[in-house]
Amino acid sequence: MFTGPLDESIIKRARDTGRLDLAIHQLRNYAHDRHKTVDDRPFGGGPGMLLKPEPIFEAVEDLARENTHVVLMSPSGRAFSQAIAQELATREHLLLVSGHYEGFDERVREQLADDELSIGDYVLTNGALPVMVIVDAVTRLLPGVLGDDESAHQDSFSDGLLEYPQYTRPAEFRGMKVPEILLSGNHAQIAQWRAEQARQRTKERRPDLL
Ligand code: JCQ
Repeated sequence: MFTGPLDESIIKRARDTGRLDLAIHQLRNYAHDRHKTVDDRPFGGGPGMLLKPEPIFEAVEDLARENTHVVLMSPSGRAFSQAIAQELATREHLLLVSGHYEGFDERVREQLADDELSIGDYVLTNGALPVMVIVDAVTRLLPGVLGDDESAHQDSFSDGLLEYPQYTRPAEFRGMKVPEILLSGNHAQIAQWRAEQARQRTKERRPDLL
């Protein structure tokens, strides 16, 4: 699952230029038996399987360095955000543990994890996509990863609102016209229009951000 998305585009460039050092590890390589078992049934009963503690502990102990920040991915984590991405981008070494099945043995949370993150209120089959979301959001914040054109965009988000509507050429497409104000050359009025549009859109779609 990981090799396609993480070998494309900006992440590929970050890896190729040495700004991101990324490795994928298989939990099954740390299993103890010949069937490479990493899951087991929950004590006390209940549906589904849990990830066993031994392979995760041994994997983290094998892969951790002096300054490793261990993050579990699961729907029970705290909500991932741009602020958390910025904090993770300052860490020297991240170890992102992809959850699976019904979850982790609680001792993994208590003893091994520095944090547990969710990328949103929905359930996925495993934590591979959440890990890639974190890798993507963090990588673009690393020094030198984005070019000037790519990073200029980030500044327009820094007010915490949704984006204002944007248009490029042609000025009329299939009868749909670009708002007159944007063609006027009046930069003060354009800035005012955009601020109002962003506020309106945020109020409509994401009132929680206001
Ligand atoms: C992460 N939003 C959804 C699925 C169990 C406890 O470990 C599990 C992890 C997953 C994968 O992560 C998600 C998720 N953020 O489903 C089941």
